[in-house]
Amino acid sequence: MRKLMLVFLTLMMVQVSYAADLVKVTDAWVRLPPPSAQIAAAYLTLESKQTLSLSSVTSPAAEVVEMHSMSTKNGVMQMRQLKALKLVAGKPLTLEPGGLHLMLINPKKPLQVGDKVPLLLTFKQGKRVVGAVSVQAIVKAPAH
Ligand SMILES: [Cu+2]
Repeated sequence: MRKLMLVFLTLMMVQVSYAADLVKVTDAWVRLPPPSAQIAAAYLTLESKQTLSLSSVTSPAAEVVEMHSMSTKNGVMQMRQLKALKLVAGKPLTLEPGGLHLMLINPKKPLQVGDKVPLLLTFKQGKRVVGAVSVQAIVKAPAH
């Protein structure tokens, strides 16, 4: 059993480093939410050497992490949950305020400026998981 666990862990590690070679994640940050808010938005830039998709995001700091798009329709701001974000080889994809973002739902403790929020990004090529990349998103106050 212990041996199996070790094999499993080793496999996981191989996967993580493989994806890190494939996908570069930069400028990861979380917008400081208003006090007592149950959600917080996170932003980052992804660049992949191959065409693949970001299929899920998890964080030990929040109950759920969703991928959202944001748009304005008839003057009303709308957010929509996305199942995946497509990455085109060599084309950076930027998640930024007013557009695509990650939504941290029910943070486990109140976020403060300077906190580091770990995010684990899982990538797929077609239906196959190619690996995961972990990043630390820094909590920053929104610029006014
Ligand atoms: Cu959202």
